[in-house]
Amino acid sequence: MNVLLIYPKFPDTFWSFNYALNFIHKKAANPPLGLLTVAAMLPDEFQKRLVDMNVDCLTDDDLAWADMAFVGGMAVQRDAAKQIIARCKQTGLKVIAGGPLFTSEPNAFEEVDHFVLDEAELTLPSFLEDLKIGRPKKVYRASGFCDLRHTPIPSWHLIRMKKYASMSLQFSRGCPFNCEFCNVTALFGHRTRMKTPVQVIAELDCFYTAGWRGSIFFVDDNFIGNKHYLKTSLLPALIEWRKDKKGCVFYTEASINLADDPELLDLMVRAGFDSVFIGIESPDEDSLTECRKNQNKNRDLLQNVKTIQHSGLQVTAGFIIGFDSDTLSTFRRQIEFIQKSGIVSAMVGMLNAPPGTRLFDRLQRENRVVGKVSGDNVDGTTNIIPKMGLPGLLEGYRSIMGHIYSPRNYYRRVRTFLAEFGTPRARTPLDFQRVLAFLYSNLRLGILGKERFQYWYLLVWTMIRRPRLLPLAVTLAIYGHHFRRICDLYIP
Ligand code: B12
Ligand code: SF4
Repeated sequence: MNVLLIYPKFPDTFWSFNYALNFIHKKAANPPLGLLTVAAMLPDEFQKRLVDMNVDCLTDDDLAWADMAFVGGMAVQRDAAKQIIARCKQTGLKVIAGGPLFTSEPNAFEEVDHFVLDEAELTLPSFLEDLKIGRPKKVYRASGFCDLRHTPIPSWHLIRMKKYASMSLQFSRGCPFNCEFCNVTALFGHRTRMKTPVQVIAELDCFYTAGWRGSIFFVDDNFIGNKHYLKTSLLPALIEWRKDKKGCVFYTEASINLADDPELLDLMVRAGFDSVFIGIESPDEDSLTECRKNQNKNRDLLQNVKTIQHSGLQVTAGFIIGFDSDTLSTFRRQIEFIQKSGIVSAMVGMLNAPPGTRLFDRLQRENRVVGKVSGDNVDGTTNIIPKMGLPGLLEGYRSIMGHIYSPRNYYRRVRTFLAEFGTPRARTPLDFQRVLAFLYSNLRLGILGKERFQYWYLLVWTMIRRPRLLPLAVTLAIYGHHFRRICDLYIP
């Protein structure tokens, strides 16, 4: 049996980082971890080939070779997935689909032969058994959640790591919180399910022995869902692992209560984390109450961000506008917060209601859901009727994005951040590619770019004030270029 695993192309989005990837000659930011994990669950006697359309082309030869196609992806890849499925069907290939996109909206894909939905650890075995006896069903679903202690090491040999800017590793799934707009708990549950340190170290060893020294993304919904286990088991194991290693800087996603725990912050930095994505959403208490983001309430969010930055973790963050409690002054407060916090990569999105969330159910009852989510939370679209009216929201959204990503304000934020940032422990070694990226950014941003004055000012400022952070300053300047290009595309 020849199985072709296909990962659809991402459109150009804030998260695709494609305009930044050009500088380091990489094709994609992250590998398709879901498909690589599924590949590892397929029987050894199956032949496997993986085509990630973000880095490679899907050829007629690939399709002719295959007996069946496994397609995965998330909502933002919807259109690309539809095209792939149509192409597979034209060549008579059976299509098996799974992953978040198909789990959330199976009815949108009539041409798919078999849906293997939810967590493949639970649904794939039944599909394979039925396939063996020649009677596979149309849909496989799971009622509970799997035990990650049995999840295999992804089949990394199926991709060429050097085409990616970062590798991915998943330690846990699920989140103890319950934000109204988020479908993480519907997809992965409330209880944090974890791999053991032995599993995580085995995955890290896989990267290291393959020669990987770049960054590694712990793709957890909320890395600090079980703090006790982190402090007593995983982080000590990571600190030990790192002792004789170079590079492999980690980054992840966590909730703001990370700021309350100096011991956890210290352990994470010592384990080699240098960055964390946090859902801040809004500086307004009423909006936080409305969306049940209770963990962000009754605290000084600005000070919390600074605490995390001081410890040696860069904070990137998500912000949302369009809550029922938001008023016109919310836009100004969001801008002020983002600028003061020194959160350089601030992903601001309009409130959307993905299916499976409590927000979707509430707004549907109020007849305020109109259409599907685009799947890209930063494209200036929404599938809800906002209380303040769509034109007002859109205008406010444009004003925020125009402000925070203008070269002047963006570079000012970079300096605010670098001035606060504690020095991280782990570093990515400087290689030829990064030197080339530096030279190219001097040309692209420092000579040809509109931001040329800001760029050179930042470099000189950093060399005087924080010389060790110069590579980071250049990286952030390159990210700024990407963010501005995306703003020009979506938010003219
Ligand atoms: C890493 C990640 C990213 C990375 C993407 C990296 C990449 N190239 O894949 C980045 C940071 C870029 C990203 C961005 C976004 N993401 Co994201 N992201 C994740 C995250 C945290 C981990 C994904 C992962 O690698 N998981 C590990 C693997 C092992 O799990 P998995 O992919 O789910 O695969 C399992 C099953 O789904 C299944 N499976 C997967 N594929 C297939 C295929 C077949 C054929 C079969 C049978 C089974 C199967 O088997 C696997 C083992 O159980 C998930 C949440 C999560 N816990 O998964 C969200 C998630 C995928 N993201 C989501 C969203 C909404 C976004 C954003 C819009 C931003 C946001 N609000 O979070 C953007 C959109 C992207 C864009 N370009 O605009 C949603 C998707 C919802 C949906 N219905 O599609 C998720 C589920 C989080 C959520 N809010 O619920 N994301
Ligand atoms: S803390 Fe983050 S992952 Fe958890 S429910 Fe809220 S938005 Fe979702």
